[in-house]
Amino acid sequence: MTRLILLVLFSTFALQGQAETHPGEDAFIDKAVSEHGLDAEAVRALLGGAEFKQSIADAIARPAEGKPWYDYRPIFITDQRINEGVAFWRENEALINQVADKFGVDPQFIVAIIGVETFYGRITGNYRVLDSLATLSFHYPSDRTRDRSAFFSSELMNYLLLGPEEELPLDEVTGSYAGAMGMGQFMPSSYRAYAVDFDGDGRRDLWRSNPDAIASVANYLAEHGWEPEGPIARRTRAGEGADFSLLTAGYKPELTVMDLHEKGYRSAADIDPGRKAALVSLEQEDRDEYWMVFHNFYVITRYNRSKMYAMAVYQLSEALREGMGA
Ligand SMILES: [Ca+2]
Repeated sequence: MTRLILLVLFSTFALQGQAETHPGEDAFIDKAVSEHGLDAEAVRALLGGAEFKQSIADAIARPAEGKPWYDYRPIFITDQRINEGVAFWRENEALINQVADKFGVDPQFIVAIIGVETFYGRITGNYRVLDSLATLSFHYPSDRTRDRSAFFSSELMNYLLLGPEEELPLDEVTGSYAGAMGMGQFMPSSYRAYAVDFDGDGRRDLWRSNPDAIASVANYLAEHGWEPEGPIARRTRAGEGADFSLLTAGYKPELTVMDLHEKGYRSAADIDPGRKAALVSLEQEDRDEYWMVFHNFYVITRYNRSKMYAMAVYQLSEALREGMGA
């Protein structure tokens, strides 16, 4: 009898000790142990301190990319963002030029991405990354058409691996509601793969080190195939009988400018007709704009897979270049 009570007490106790804080946590911990050799109790303790945040679940349901272009563009192309960008570029000009040379990425795009992402490092996000990634891994809103919890679960795993690599306090680091970190808003997997220690102190610090943060953005673009001084996009016009099915073909340049011309789109005088291009439309209030976009536009969409994001970066970069008198 005593033995039975003890057994019951013991198993209740054991269950309590192992209880999941988040649905699916046990399977995640099994994977962390079997695939990455992480310590089960340490992972459970960390996840036990991760809080579900309704504000994060709400934010993922209404990204800026859900807006039409005519509402999206004014968020990013503003006098303030241009003026602060020119000031940031001037303050860091020698460093930016050094990075641009080393990685073969035109400086205006490095500055523009940091401008679109975080207002030049001024707004890097106040969510605890642990809460963001746990919320989106274990509590992804079920009413969304696309369940991206597997993506965020993979990012959470990368976050656990990033901690010891960069000596980051995983229960304190802050970022965006989606778990993106630092001046260039790197997700954990990108941080691990593409961040660069450019000031040579042995750590990759994307918050406090301008050399590390700026070089990391350039390295990301370079590793995704940036073509130095390559064109980004040119406005085009759809002529009589233009083939609109080309607009759904994605942003990877597959046809030549000449092909597109033959399918009804005006080509730009300064672009080689043999250059590969894709066609995108952007929604204005009264009409659609058509653009021929090139390889570097596609590279920018590797940073954020939105044609509006890439176009905002391009247009901001042009305004910054003009602001620098370049
Ligand atoms: Ca460093």
